[in-house]
Amino acid sequence: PGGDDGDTNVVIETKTRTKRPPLYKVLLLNDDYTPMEFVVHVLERFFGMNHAQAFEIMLTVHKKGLAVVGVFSHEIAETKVGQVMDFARRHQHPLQCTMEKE
Ligand code: NFA
Repeated sequence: PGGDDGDTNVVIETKTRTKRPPLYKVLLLNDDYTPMEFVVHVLERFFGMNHAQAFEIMLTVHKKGLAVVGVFSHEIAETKVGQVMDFARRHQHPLQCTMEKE
């Protein structure tokens, strides 16, 4: 009487691993021709820096060859790089801006 009805209750739990999206460093590279004031303007305009911060980062790029000017999601980093490259090209300056995974 009342034998096994074959109904076995099994709960399978799967762990939810929430992964943060990767971040990308946006780098500005030194060159011999782009005017310092132009670089300062780029940093103010596209990276929201005040004049003193922008001047300081520009000097770091000038002296060290490159500097990280911001860390963003892939989409925002791509947009920034595009904006800087486009702005530099339109002003006929060889300024280079790239991104790399953090
Ligand atoms: N090296 C450039 C010059 O002496 C200035 C510069 C700074 C260019 C940072 C690019 C990036 N005019």
